[in-house]
Amino acid sequence: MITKSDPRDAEFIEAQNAPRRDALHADYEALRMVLARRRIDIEPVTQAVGRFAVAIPSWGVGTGGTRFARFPGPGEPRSVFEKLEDCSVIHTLSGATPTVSLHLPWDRTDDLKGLKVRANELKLGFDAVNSNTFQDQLRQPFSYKYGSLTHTDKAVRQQAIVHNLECIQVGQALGSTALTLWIGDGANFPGQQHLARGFERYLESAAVIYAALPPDWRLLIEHKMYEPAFYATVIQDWGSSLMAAQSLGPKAFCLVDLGHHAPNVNIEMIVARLVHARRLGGFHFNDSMYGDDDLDSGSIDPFRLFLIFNELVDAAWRKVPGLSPSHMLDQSHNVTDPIESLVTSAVELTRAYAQALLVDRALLSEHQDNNDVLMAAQTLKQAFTTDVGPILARARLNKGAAIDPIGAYRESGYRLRCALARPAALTRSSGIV
Ligand code: LRH
Ligand code: MN
Repeated sequence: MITKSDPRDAEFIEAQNAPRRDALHADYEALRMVLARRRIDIEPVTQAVGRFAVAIPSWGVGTGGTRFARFPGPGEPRSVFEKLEDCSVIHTLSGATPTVSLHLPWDRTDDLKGLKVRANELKLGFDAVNSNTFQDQLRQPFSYKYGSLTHTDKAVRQQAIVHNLECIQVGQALGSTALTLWIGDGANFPGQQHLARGFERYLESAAVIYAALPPDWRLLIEHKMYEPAFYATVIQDWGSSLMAAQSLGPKAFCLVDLGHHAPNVNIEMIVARLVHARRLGGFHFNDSMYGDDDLDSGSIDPFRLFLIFNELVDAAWRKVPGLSPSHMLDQSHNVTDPIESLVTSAVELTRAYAQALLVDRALLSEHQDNNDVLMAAQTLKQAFTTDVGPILARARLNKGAAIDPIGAYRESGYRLRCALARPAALTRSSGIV
């Protein structure tokens, strides 16, 4: 029976949690015993999980698509304000998504003040802003067909630089402190672009953007192996990204989008290297089988996600200084309700983090130092195979979020009300948004 209650209403959440409390308590106490036998106190883990936060991509709350088609669902958000409402539903239910990462100009508004006020009312903040010089906007003087920050024409590079400076201003007005810089610049054919000069033009343009960063801001450089360029991409891999960050200055960092690597690339190794270089700035979490599929985090390879969080928890355990990567989701929800996918993905990130907190690192180091290969692998796997569900649900309950967030969302009837309040746009389109 669908109720007419706002899933952000504390009483609604309490009514949803009440019948589930006893079972959760029993499961939690059982897990407490299991972990106690491993000399692990469950409470600090639950508190740490409760502090975990990941940003929602504003472009993820609408239905995504591919180059072939996009099949909009009911009640699509039609403005950044409606996207913010949906983000607040995700945060209330998951308890783990207090910030939103905007994309400009997709989220352009003439009422920045109003947006900030509404975000405050919804207890939402703003993580990194994303610039967009991979599409041409209406009445844009110069096309990005042959590139943006690395275009051979200085006027096009200047246009792209100016757009990024605008993104910084918008971010400042909203309280963001980072700019995510992903460009699709590259070539489809050998010989089309001079590989060295392309990179040099990137560094020249990015240096102007870097110089405009406010003192407390970071520049997050996002590498990607291919697409939209299908032969060479200027910032193609973590090596190019790291070289650019080290060349630009101490406020430049590398952002790892999990889908931006060839299949089977060891992403946790890349994370370990960027941690070593003190240049790990953030993540775009998602999952993939083949290319930049932007599937729900943990939906294809949850062990990979665990291994990435294992590197982050290990670095914290080794007290690596200044490590505070921005956790952001970057997904395209083509066949699911975006709110359900984002809630579930936030839960899957907290799961990977909780499992990584259960690794007995002293014992693992001992097995590693003694080259006891099997016991080292088993010590890691034991954490991954632990059902941390009760810890995740207890952490949500402790924050006033939902024990069963998807159950509560469906019970609320929020999507149905959005469908009634947001008449569908009668357009047929393709592409990510
Ligand atoms: C590029 C990317 C980038 C965003 C875009 C929506 O593939 O990951 O982070 O700008 O997706
Ligand atoms: Mn991304």
